[in-house]
Order: sequence, then structure tokens, then C-alpha cells
Amino acid sequence: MNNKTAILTLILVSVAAVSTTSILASYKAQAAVTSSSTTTGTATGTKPNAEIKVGGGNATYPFMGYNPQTVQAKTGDTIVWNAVSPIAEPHTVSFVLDNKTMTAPDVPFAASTLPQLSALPPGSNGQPTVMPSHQGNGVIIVGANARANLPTIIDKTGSPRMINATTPYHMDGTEKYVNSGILVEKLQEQFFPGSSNSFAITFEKAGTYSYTCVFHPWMTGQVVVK
Ligand SMILES: [Cu+2]
Repeated sequence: MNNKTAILTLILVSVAAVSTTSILASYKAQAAVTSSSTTTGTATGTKPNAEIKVGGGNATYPFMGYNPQTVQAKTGDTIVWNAVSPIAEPHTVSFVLDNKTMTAPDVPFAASTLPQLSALPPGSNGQPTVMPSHQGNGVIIVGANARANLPTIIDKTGSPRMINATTPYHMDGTEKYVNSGILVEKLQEQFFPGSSNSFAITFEKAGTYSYTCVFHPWMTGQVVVK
């Protein structure tokens, strides 16, 4: 996904969602947060107890993988994931604790009237995917899913909210969904609006926490907290 596609699809999301301004404001705030993040460790300076490499690959672990795949931690430990892939391949660290929160990078959205959409910048080679809705008179727009592409959690009550990828998120295991948003290597961040180079979680409760990548569902990892 290049920059233009990312911007267009983010706009598509906002058209189909509640409010254009709120989503764009959220996206801008997220972009502002991630642009000041540090390369390794966490924005708050917390020293992580373990680091997991995302992507990259070498002779001993796969290009599309997390290394190490399983990490043992103690309650209160902070784990940081750092994207190390030298190519522009986006990954996420996504904990789907409630199966109903399973998601994908691009999903359909319904609109009751056809919105006026144009590619940005003007004249660039972009077009929204719009098709008739089988459910009614409206149309379906396929756009990038902010819940997959931006750092998001869904709490135990089902309320979603955007989070800062690099400030350690304190996870107590009651969440339905905890997602890093797009993680890419530092030099690629500019091509993925709202992306980050690292993600950090402080695990507050013992348990086995499995995660995956929304772009590559065969990528899996787990943190075992004792
Ligand atoms: Cu991936």
C-alpha cells in the first residue's frame, strides 16, 4: 500500500464511519504521536523486559514471523515489538481475545447515499471500490479498516479506542481486542500514515496471550505471563 492509497482508503473509512472530521482528527493525532516515537524501547523511556523482532527474517527465523515466537514474562513486565523488516511490508501485533473482534485490513462499509470521493492528490491514480449493496438502496465502499491499521483496543465493555503504540499499554486480559496498528521499519513509516516502528505492552495479569498479524494470519506469537 503506498501513501496515496493509504490516504484515500483512510478517507474512505471516514466517509463510511460516523464522522469524517473525528476519524481524520484521530488519524492526525496518531500520526503526530508516532512521528515523535523512538526507534527502540518505549516513548516513556521504560526499559522493556524483552524485545520481539517483527519481520526481517534471517537464516534462523522466517521473514514473515515474530522472533522469538514465544516469550516468557512475569506479571508487570513490559514487552516491546520492533519492526525490523528492510522492505515495506506492514505487520501488526493483534491480540484477538474475543473471536467476534476478528478483523482484516480492508473491509466493506455501507453508505446510504453515494459520497463524493476523489483521489488525493488531485489527478493521482486512485479510485474507491464502490459496489451496489445487496441489503438496500445504498452502496458498499471497501476501505482500509482503522481498527486494523491504527493502534486500537476494544475494552471489556466493547468500547473501542485508539491508543499510542509506543507508550506501553497496560493489558489486564479483560480486553476483547488489542492491536498495534501497522508496524513498519523506521524508514518506511512515512509511507504508512498512522504507522509506528514499535509497540509496547505491560502485562498486568498472568496468562497465555496469543497474537497474530492482520496482514499475514499465519504469523503467530505468544507471551506467557506467570
Ligand atoms: Cu505480517
